[in-house]
Amino acid sequence: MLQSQAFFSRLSQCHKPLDAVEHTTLKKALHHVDIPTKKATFAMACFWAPDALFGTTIGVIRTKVGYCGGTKHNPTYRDLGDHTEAIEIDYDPKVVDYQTLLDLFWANHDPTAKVKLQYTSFIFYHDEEQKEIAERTLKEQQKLYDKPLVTEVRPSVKFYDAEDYHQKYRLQQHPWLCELLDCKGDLLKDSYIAARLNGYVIGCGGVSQFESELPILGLDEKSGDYVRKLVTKFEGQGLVC
Ligand code: MHO
Repeated sequence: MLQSQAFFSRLSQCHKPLDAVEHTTLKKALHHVDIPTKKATFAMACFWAPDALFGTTIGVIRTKVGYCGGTKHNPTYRDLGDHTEAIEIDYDPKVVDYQTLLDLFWANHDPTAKVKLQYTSFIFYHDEEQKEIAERTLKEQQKLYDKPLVTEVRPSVKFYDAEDYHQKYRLQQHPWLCELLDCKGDLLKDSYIAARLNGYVIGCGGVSQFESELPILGLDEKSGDYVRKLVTKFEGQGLVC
């Protein structure tokens, strides 16, 4: 927890106030964090669940959901073609490493499930180091299952952002909170606080992490209390989709 405290206070120093957002009701909301990040891309069934899971992982700065792996140009949710639902994660490699993200990937879906391509399991690596780690963990995981894993490790390809209504889907179930944060359009994909709250509202991350992060998020008392109630109520319920 000490390490995460240090990370949270560093984040608040990298806070780039959003001049561009004219109507943000909460001026201090921690939307943009200006630090170097790396990308990780995973497909692990319905993308709403990993959006909440990774959104509250310490060291993750931004998340967005989308479609990738296929050849169809400009896929949409209703016309996905040969693509798969996926999540793209921007993370601070000084705080969370790729192995830790992969541990979460493996622990939070069934990599043996034979499902339609839309929900199939993939790791899309971004460099040789990620490739090596992904392939090693795949071999390790296979030993834990009787059935063959369906997960494929592939080089990352073009990621098509999903429609706005799929971004931070759990947070968007609380329209007044989104409005307070002006979370729409690009902010649904770029905002740090949107990624965090999207997980906290279904209990991801847990109460104690929420409490330690709350002072830097820039929420007011009412919205802080509101999210606290939700994270308290849903902590431990697991991911929902
Ligand atoms: N269970 C969800 C899946 C949505 S998803 C983004 C539904 O039936 O709509 O694939």
